[in-house]
This record gives sequence, structure tokens and C-alpha cells, in this order.
Amino acid sequence: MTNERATVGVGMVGHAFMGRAHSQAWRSVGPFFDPPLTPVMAALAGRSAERTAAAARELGWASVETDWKELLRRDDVQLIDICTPGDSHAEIAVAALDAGKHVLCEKPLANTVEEAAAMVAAAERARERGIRSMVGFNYRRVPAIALAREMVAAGRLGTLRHVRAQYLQDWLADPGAPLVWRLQKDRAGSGALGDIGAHIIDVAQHVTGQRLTGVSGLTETFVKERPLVGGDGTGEVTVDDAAVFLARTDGGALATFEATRFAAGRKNALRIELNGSAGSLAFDLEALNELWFHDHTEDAATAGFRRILVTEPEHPYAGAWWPPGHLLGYEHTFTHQLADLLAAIAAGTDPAPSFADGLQVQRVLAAVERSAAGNGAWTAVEDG
Ligand code: SOE
Repeated sequence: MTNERATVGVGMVGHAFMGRAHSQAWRSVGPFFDPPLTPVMAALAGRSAERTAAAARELGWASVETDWKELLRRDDVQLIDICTPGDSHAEIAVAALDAGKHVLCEKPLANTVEEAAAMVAAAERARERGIRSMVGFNYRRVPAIALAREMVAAGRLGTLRHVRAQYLQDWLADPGAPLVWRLQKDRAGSGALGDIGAHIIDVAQHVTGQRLTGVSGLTETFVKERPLVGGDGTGEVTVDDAAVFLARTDGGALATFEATRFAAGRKNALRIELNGSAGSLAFDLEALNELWFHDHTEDAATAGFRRILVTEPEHPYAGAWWPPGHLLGYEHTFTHQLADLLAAIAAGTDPAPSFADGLQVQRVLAAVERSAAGNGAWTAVEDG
């Protein structure tokens, strides 16, 4: 008799930035979270045999495929991790789910509402066979964000009035930055809106437990032509550089969102502030171990924002790592995501965020795009 843990063989598609982030999470989730299913990094898929083999060696994958479809034929792969640009998410996810593989798919779920809806249909079909799916909105698993959600749910903010969400980066402020795939609509779906706006939509809805019902948005492409990657000449930027929008929530709050790659000096500033009748919370990813809380029920003379260092064993996820005050970073969020995914697969429950949650975010993105096309006209978010 053996008491060895069950395993889940993982096949990952793509090995660029997100592939590297996910790989470190697959390597660390076992040692730190002791999940009920032990992941085995079975195979990495990428188009170039040489580059994929080099990435597999570096990142810890046992074998290589140059066609992701081969992963679906392998008996040693039970879970597909999709880390490719958005234009291939739907095809890979639907095929993987139909082949009976669990799926983790990077955000945004897809490039269009239609693709996302097809993915949800596949996820529902697969679910009947016990196959699970999850979309990778990793920032839900920042301990401070998870704590913020708990505090809102526990009523510490009272009735929510305002949601103020921003995702500020500056990597496109230089007009000489090249025309990478993230700047091409056919590859990425949209620009700052889908890439980083999707994150703040998910974080805002997740933390508040409320959904956006309507929006008024504007988008802009400040630099319309950029140098081609590794070649001569320039090409057209076909996505937004920045998106701003107002929204109403189904809980009666007013919300503002700003997503830009032109906020000079802001590198990865995902910020959210919530104001309620009983208090406020503020978070900035550039100081991700901290959550700021103002308790408005306290004596006004001494009340004020105080910093919670979210590294105590009582805090979400933090206890699995280091002693209090030994800070966590960006990469840990991906490990947390896998810990929750593996726990859900082992328990036979649905991990969150689901593909349906990803579709709902896609509907918000589509509403912002429609609104912006109408110069900010008020636009309802389509119901599921
Ligand atoms: C690029 O803008 C990017 O890497 C996003 O694609 C990620 O989702 C975000 O976490 C950081 O910024």
C-alpha cells in the first residue's frame, strides 16, 4: 500500500512572460502549499523546437511539443495551461476541454465576447464530466486584495459608495517602443483596455462582490505608428493606448476606471480605493504587501488611514510562505492561483474565477468599446 499523493500532469502552451510566471508557480506550489494533487510539469508546447527546448530546460518542463494539439493526445497530461496571446485562447481551450483536460487560461479570457461565450459553453460541457476550468486573473490572489474582499464582505466598509480603480503602466510612453503583439488588435483583441483594464474590472468586482451594469468610456491611441519588431519601417497600432470609463454597480456604487500604458513613472500601479459609509480601503500593487484602512466609525480626532502589513499567518495565503514581515511579490499570486486550482480539482468543485466570470469581464470590455465608439455614450453591460 502506498500513501503517495495523486498527481496531475500539466501541459503548458507558450513560454514568454506569462509562461515563465506560470512555470515558477508550478515549481513552487507543491513545496509551499502541499496541495492534494501534485503537479507534474510534463510538457511545454511552443512553435520553435529550439526555443521551446531551451525554455523547457530553463523552466523545468520534462518534454517538449511543437504543436499544442499533441498535448491533448498525451495520457500523461490532464491539465492544459494556456499562456499564449488572446487570439489562440478560444481554439486551445475549447479543444482541450472537449478532449477532457482541465484548463487554466490566461486573461483576458478571449479577444471577443463570442469567443468567450464558446469557451463558456465548452467549460459547461466539460464540467458535466468533472473537468474544471479557470481564468487567470492572478491579482485576486494578492493577499491584500483577498483581505480587502474579506473586509468588505464582513461589512467593515458599510454601504459602498465609490470604487476608484486604476491600472497605470508607462512602457509605451516612448514612441520608439516597437509594435509588439499587444499592440495588434487581431492578436490582442484590444490594448490597455483588455490587457490591464480587464484586471481592474475583475479586482473591483471581486473585492466588492458587485457587478458593473453600465459604462461610459473613452479610449485613445496616442502613438498611431510604431517601429516594426526586428525589421525596417513602421506599422499601425490597432489598439487603444489608454481607456477610461465611469460605471454603475448593481449594488448602487459609482465607479471610475483608468487603464493606461502612458502614465510616465508608473510601472505596474494597479490601484483600487473603496469608500463606504463605515470606512475606506486603499491598495497599490507597487506596494503589494500593504492594505490601507480607514475606520470611519472611530473617533474623528484619532481616526485616519492605517497601514495593514498583510504578511501575518492569519492573512490569506501569507502563512504558507515566510514569517511575518518577510514580503511577498508579484510571482506569488500565480502560485496562489495554482494552489486554489489544484484544491478545487481534487475536491471536485469549481475553481474561481470561472470562464463565465471571464465572459462577464469580456462583456464589460465590449460595453466600454461600444461606448467609446459612440463618444462616451452610456452603454449597458449585456447580461449573461
Ligand atoms: C502587460 O501589460 C502585463 O504584463 C499584463 O499582460 C499582465 O496581465 C499584467 O499583470 C502586467 O502587465
